[in-house]
Parts: sequence; structure tokens; C-alpha cells
Amino acid sequence: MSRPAIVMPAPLPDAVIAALDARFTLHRWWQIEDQAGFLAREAGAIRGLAANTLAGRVDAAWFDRFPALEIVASFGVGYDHVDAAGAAARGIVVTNTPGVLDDEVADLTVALLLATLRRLPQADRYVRDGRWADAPFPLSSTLRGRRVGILGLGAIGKAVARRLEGFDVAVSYHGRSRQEGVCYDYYPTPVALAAASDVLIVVVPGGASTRHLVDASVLAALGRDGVLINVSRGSVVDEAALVSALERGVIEAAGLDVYEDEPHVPASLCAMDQVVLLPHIGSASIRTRAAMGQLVVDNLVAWFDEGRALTPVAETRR
Ligand code: NAP
Ligand code: 8YV
Repeated sequence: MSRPAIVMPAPLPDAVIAALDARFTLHRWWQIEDQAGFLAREAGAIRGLAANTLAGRVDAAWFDRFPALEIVASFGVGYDHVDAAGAAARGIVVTNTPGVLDDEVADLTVALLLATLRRLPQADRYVRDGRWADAPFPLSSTLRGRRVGILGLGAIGKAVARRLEGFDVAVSYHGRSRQEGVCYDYYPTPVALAAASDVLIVVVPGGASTRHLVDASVLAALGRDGVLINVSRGSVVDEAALVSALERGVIEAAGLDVYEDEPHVPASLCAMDQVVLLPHIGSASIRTRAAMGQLVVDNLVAWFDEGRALTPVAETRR
């Protein structure tokens, strides 16, 4: 029996490539020199795409190239880079990698929160720069007594909230609707949540519906002692408004894992001492990236062996 043909638009981890090579005819798009010639020969045979969250949009341009496309298996839980509605309209199933990274990203979120409040990277630099002998490191801000608002109480947001219960801080949230069976206070708008919080943790999906959900008005409501933590997508926060708010002391500090134009981080943010900057590493442990990769492979195998995807996104569930 012939092996289904799959295209990988941009590199995924080596273990994913090896597993897909073993099971499918895998075409590495970025290594194909004559892409026009490849399309002329192979386009009609391509049945799957193995896509990466951070490697460009997967939309009509890809769907048009491969008229026999059945499945887009994406590496990552966020799929704002995939036109899922467009895929659904063509009968293409889209899968992501939910469940296997929630705890890892939640751990990182709490670490980023504490690093931002207690200024851990700054303190590390202080020791390395030999400044400790001159004077003690300046006293920091604290998590003690702070009210934490979670913007997006989904799988990761709930894992963050569970961890914060152990830190003995009040937690509240905003989403498009109040959730049944959730014990945290609900606020009907991002501004209302920010006004009731000293720390705002952003963990909604990216995409058009959440673009600049955190804008100047939300930052103003968070207030001068407020701290913003963003682990969702850069598009959710109006980065220019954030820079301005930090420069003018509208909020106290920020911890960021994601940016509007990754991997480019505005020089103005890099120059600020009250900001902790991470290079989009929420899920980036060896163990969790391996689990995400395995789920990409498992989705493709289940689709081609059994005609069912394991973790289809909502737009393409049948
Ligand atoms: P999820 O389970 O789908 O939860 C998303 C939450 O956001 C839901 O509670 C939803 O509540 C809320 N939400 C959705 N649209 C909203 C809107 N327009 N306004 C307000 N709230 C909205 O997703 P998840 O698995 O927790 O992941 C969340 C996101 O984290 C991903 O999509 C991805 O972008 C990001 N992420 C980042 C990293 C990283 O490395 N930094 C790693 C993994 C994920 P309602 O439906 O009630 O509105
Ligand atoms: C990864 C992510 O950085 O799952 C997501 O939505 O943003 C992260 O887990 C990404 O998938 C790696 O490409």
C-alpha cells in the first residue's frame, strides 16, 4: 500500500521528522529547491500538512496548492496561524496539541510572574556584574497581598489559577462568559478585571477576535502598581501602548513571553529595567515538546489509519 504524502512547511523537532519519515512520504518544503516543479509533479498527491505554530500562516495559499489536502496537524495548542474556518469550509480537518502542555506553560507563567515581581533576572545580573560587594540589591515588589486577574480562564489559565491557590492570593478572571462551577470572581470586561487586579495574566488565544484586547484603557485600569504578564500571543497586547504605559509609569512592570513581531522585540522594551523578557518558551522543555511532537504524529497516523483525528480544533470537529 502506498504511503500517504505529507508536506512539512517548516522544520519540526527531529523526532517528529523521523517518526513521519518512518510512516509517510514526507516532503520538507523548506529544502525543496524547485518548488514550482515539485507542485507540478506532486501537488495532487499531498494529503497532509505538518505545521508549526511559529512558521507563517497556513491558509488558502496552502489549501490551493494541495487540492487533495485532508488534514493540517499543527505543533502547538494555539492555532491562530491556521485559517481553521477556511479549512473547515474545504472539509480539511485541523488538529492542535491541547492537554500535553498546560502544566508546563502554567509553571512557566508562575515563574515569569515571580521573576518579574522579585526582579530575579536583574538580581542575577547584579551578582554577575560584581555589584553586590558595593551595596545590597534594592528591595523588590512582592506577590504578597496582590489580587491576580486571569484574562482567559481556559486549560492553561485554570492550571495557573490552581498554582496560585498555593500562593495564597486572590484570583479572578474574565472570559466571554462566566463559567459554571468556577470559584473565582468573574468580571464582564477586560477593563473591569484589570481594575480589580494588581497583576493581569493574559492567556487567551490569539487571532482577530482578541487583537489588542489589552490596550491603553486596560493598562490604565491595571494602575501604577500593576504588573502585566503575557504568555498568550503578542497580538493580544497593544505593544506600543504597553511601551508607553511602562515609560510613563502607568503600570509598574511587565513579564512577557510573546511579542507582536516574533522574534523581534522592540528595543524600547529591551532597554527597560522593569521588564522581564523571555523568547516564547512557555512549552519549551524537552519533555513537553516531545509530547507535543508525538501528538502531531499520532493525529496524522490516526487520521490515515482510522479516518479520525485525535484532537481536532473546534472549527473542524464533525
Ligand atoms: P483554551 O483552553 O481554549 O482557553 C482559552 C480561554 O480564553 C478560554 O477560557 C476562553 O473563554 C478565553 N477566550 C477566548 N476568546 C476570548 C475573548 N475574545 N475574550 C476573552 N476571553 C476569551 O486555550 P489554552 O489551551 O488555555 O491556551 C490559550 C493560549 O495560550 C493559546 O491559544 C496560545 O495562544 C497560548 N499559548 C502560549 C504558549 C507559550 O509558549 N507562551 C504555550 C501554549 C499556549 P471564553 O470562551 O469563555 O471566552
Ligand atoms: C510553542 C505555543 O511555542 O502551543 C502554543 O500555542 O505557542 C507554544 O507551545 C509553539 O507551538 C512552538 O512552535
